[in-house]
Amino acid sequence: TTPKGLKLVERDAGGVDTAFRADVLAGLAEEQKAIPARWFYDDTGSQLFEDITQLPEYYPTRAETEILRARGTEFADLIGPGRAVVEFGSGSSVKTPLLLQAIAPSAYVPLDISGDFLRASSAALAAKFPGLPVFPVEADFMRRVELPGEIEGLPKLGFFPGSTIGNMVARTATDLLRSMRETLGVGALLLIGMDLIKDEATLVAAYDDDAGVTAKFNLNLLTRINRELAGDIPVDAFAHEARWNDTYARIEMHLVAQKDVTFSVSGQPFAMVAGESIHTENSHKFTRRTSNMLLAAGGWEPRARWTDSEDRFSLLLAEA
Ligand code: AVI
Repeated sequence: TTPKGLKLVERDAGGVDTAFRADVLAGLAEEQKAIPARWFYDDTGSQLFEDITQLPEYYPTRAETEILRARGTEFADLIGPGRAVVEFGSGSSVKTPLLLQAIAPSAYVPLDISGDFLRASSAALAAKFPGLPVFPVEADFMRRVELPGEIEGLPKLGFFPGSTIGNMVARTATDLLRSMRETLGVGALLLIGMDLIKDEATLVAAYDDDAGVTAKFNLNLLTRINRELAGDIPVDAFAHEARWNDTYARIEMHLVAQKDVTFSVSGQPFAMVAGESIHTENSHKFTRRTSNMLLAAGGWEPRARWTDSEDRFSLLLAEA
């Protein structure tokens, strides 16, 4: 599933996504050029992300799924039946059913910015759980979301797997956690995935696989800019790079110019020298303490924590 969660799409008279153009033009004008990671996920990018989750080097999806499979009884004990599960994102075809099977909820409410995606995944989920009411909501969950009247009064469980919170800088992550609390209400629970700090080689390999799928995923952003924003970026002049930033405990993805280049996007000229990069993604990694701190900063009290058998990934349960 595509991890998304920002503004609903607004287009100008020429059909251009105005937020995409604004982010790209502003980001390319910065001293350290940077484009927000949310723009990876056009159709090609979403498919490439699916492919990434199957790569031998990309352990997070497998590790989190292992936890969901193994800990169903403990989830059921701590969370109990009868909750409305509110998923931030459209839901994954594997992880969401594992959770729903484990805890026997009363309703399922997926929130997603992309209506098409939401309808498709909701239909698939409803078919799998015939007795479960499903109420999809098309919304930007970075802000408080009005939940459907049908689930009023039900205790809530927020679900945000995948360590997508790690793609946000601390300030944005905290804002999101606070919005989730406003959406779900005091007394709600949140089950959230956070990837763990580990040896640098394993982390870098997860974001720079041998088959080159992550490189394709990163470079696709330039192809998307050229197509949607009338750009002429020489895509072949850029190389994918994954680096560990130890100060912020994150993997950064960059697109590094292999020679001096000039190009234009939406009529604006840009120049880069060889070795200069466009920073395209942060993927923060956590320890038990830093994940607890982040949750607390966002208004959530940590209640339980699980890791996979190799201690690569964590799922945390917190209470608002
Ligand atoms: C969606 N998100 C949690 C992924 C990650 O691991 O940060 C996106 C990704 N980027 C490169 N590979 C995967």
